Amino acid sequence: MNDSDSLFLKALKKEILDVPPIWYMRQAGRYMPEYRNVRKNFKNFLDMCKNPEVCCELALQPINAFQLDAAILFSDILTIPDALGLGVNFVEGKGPVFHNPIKTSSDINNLNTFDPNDLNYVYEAVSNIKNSLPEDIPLIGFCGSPWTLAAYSIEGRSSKDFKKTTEFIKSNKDETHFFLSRLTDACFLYLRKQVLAGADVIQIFDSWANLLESDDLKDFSMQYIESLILALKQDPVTSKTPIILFSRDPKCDTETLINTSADCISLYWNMQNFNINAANGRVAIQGNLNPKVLLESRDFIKQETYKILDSFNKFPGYIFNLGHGITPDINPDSVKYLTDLVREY
Ligand code: 1CP
Repeated sequence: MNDSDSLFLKALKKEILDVPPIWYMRQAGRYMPEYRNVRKNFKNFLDMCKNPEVCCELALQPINAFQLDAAILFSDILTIPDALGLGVNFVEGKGPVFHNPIKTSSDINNLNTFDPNDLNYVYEAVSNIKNSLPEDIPLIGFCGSPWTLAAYSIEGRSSKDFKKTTEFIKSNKDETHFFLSRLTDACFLYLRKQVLAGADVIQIFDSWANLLESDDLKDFSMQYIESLILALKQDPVTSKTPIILFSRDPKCDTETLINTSADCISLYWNMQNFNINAANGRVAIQGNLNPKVLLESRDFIKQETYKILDSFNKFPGYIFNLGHGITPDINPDSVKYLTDLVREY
């Protein structure tokens, strides 16, 4: 893909732009009536992810509705634990539920070896989406961070505090590190295949970074994210693919994020005092409107959006996004309003 055609790729190269590129985390999802219409045909969400034609249709829905500057692969981060044999199911009202979560350290040793070909349905979705997108709209591939995947795999479901997980990692340190390094290898092989299939950019979601205090964050999460990024940067297939890191409410300073080998840092919505001067010229920045603002009046949406746009005006490499995913209660009209607002600023 030619960078000069895409605002998004230009921003990832840290160019100063008059209008920032726009895309939204969870831009394809339950807030869209078009999505719900397709979703109702599948009982288990993961079955829908295993259908590449449907994934293609879903990934294109927000592009068609809002003319966004980037598409994201329609899939889920839990495809890797599913491929490892942990039996992932999405239960209505509960979210992900694992049939065979990691309960003991020997469960880690007995895991299936990750075979990237088990996720061929994902790469097929990538190439379908890529072939259906307009030439100038890049496609983002993604994975969960090793830590976030480990947290779901050990907890066996979603949770507010992941208590089982935080206890497990304390009493099974070595095995946890072994598991994290295996997940890092799996993420590498998985992302490499997504890029081979046509992904132009990669985003790593560390959605449960917030569970770890600073030293643990480094030890159990950031260290593995950095190895993953370095492996991608060293592989000829992925060496030129820009990498975005989203870390949810991480207990670390600005420098720690900027000093990773990521090309772009996606800011969580509460990171208002992130030192953007320190980032200047070193990484691109993506974010970070609080998704909850989209539930408020148009005046309030405008006020909060302008605060962000004012602070990133002339920043070298700025991508407009939310500070976390769009929630199902958001009205698509507000997403349209927001998108126009940013373009007309
Ligand atoms: O029933 C439904 O319709 C399922 C809703 C849904 C959707 C639309 C889930 C279940 N996953 C997805 C798609 C998805 N997930 C995408 C592609 C769509 C897009 O962005 O446009 C992506 C990138 C993800 C990534 C993902 N899945 C993350 C990381 C992003 C984040 O929000 O922090 C996480 C944590 C998941 C796990 C997940 N998937 C779905 C649920 C209900 C959950 C659990 C969330 C939790 O633990 O609170």
